[in-house]
Amino acid sequence: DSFEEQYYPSSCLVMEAGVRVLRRKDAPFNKLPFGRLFPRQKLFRNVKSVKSCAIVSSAGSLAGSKLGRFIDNHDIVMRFNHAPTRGHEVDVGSKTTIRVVNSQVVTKPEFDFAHAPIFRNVTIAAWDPGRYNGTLEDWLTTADYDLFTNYEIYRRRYPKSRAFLIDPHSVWRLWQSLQMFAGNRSIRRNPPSSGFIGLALLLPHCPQVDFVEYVPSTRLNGRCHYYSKEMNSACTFGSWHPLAAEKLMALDMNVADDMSVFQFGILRIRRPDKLLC
Ligand code: NCC
Repeated sequence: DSFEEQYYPSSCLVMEAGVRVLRRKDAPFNKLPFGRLFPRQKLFRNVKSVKSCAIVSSAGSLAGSKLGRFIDNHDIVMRFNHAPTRGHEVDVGSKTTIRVVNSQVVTKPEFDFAHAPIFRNVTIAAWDPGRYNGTLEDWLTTADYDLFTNYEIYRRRYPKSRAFLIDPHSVWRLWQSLQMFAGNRSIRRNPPSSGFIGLALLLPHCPQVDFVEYVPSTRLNGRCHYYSKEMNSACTFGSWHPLAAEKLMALDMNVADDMSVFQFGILRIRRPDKLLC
């Protein structure tokens, strides 16, 4: 009874966090004019036909990877924040289905969220953690960055857009799953990175997720992003986000062999069978 009973798949923990986007029917938004800005559509279209998904981390070690074609071969491709494809197609591909963006990117003028072409014609899932035990009402006034103003501008400007807000409670539930995985090593009480939030958001909709250059491969080069020259290992191993714990948990879910993970930089995560969880 020992090992098998104690072992609980990490992918089940991630699924149970229930990372999701806010819907019109969710209180208090069902009673607020703001809630009518939420798209009526679901986050993903035709999920039944989705077989494979790629998540492209923004890591510097994607540079020179030549994984573009591999990435574009997936039904859904997820990217983060303002990470570009143009000029980097060979390494990161050109297809983008969804961008997970943090509230700084929605808010800070330099990203020009409401106008920049990079945020158009893709699904957007924006997040802000708010306070750990805050209500959704609190969140509307105490978000770390006021993403609501630009979200409203964007949605009014592009009514047909598919831009969603991630339920902040579900972000903190994911943090709890991470803490559960970490056991008695306590992780800092900061939200998971966009990368891990993205994984948790996508996994319920996708039988198989290839997460590219999240667990660092042997291409590790000290660069923060593939699209800039900035050197900063904290981007890979974490300083504010509990990134190292996230990556250990992701590696725990991985079903690909070492060659795939550490030479090619591809982690493969299968959606767990309901019976398993
Ligand atoms: O850097 P960032 O992340 O946009 O990267 C997106 C996701 O890719 C994974 N990543 C990135 C770099 C790296 N060397 N290794 C990686 O594994 C991570 O999973 C990361 O989440 C974020 O999570 O939203 C973050 O955003 C930036 C920044 O706000 C935006 O890029 C806009 O400039 C944060 N940096 C700062 O605030 C300075 C970063 O901490 C987290």
